[in-house]
Amino acid sequence: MHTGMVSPRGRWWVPAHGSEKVWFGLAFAWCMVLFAMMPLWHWKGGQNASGIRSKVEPAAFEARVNQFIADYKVGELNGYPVVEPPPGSDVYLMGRMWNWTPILKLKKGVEYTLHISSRDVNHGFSLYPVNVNFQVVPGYDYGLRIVPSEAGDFGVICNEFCGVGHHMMLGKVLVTDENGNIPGQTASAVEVK
Ligand SMILES: [Cu+2]
Repeated sequence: MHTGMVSPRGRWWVPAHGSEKVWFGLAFAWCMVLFAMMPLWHWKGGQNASGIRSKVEPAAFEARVNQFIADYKVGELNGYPVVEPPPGSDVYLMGRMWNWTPILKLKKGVEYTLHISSRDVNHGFSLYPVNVNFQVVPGYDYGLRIVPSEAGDFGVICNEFCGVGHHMMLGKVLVTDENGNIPGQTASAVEVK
């Protein structure tokens, strides 16, 4: 046992050896490289969409979603409204226990501003099978500038546990190609009025 009365064994109090200083310097330099990578990757890595964030009351967001549905609804699928907004417009998607509303029908190669928020608790927007994930937080409107790059029938799943119906929380984003078709699906499957 070491007490203040007994010197610890070893030679820890002598100045660091030259090679130890070199390794310390290398480790510190590498720390700085990794530290610099965090902001650099945010701007240059193309991984994190910055988005446009603003606060919104959940009830107010729901009202916007309902207005959006009323303005651009083109049909229904499995009881959910299918909404086809004009190019360049603001698009709304609301997560709630336990569904995503509405079903979006977008055009490939066209830019939209996608607003995502939650009506109740935290949800996770996950576009399947594309690896796109965003936190969906009540009280915040998360606006993303998006340009669908591929036509198809994409699923939206929730990747933030939100209660007993979490696993059934499925949504849909349909992207049409230049001819208005969705690969592997006839247009009539969507245009059900
Ligand atoms: Cu969930």
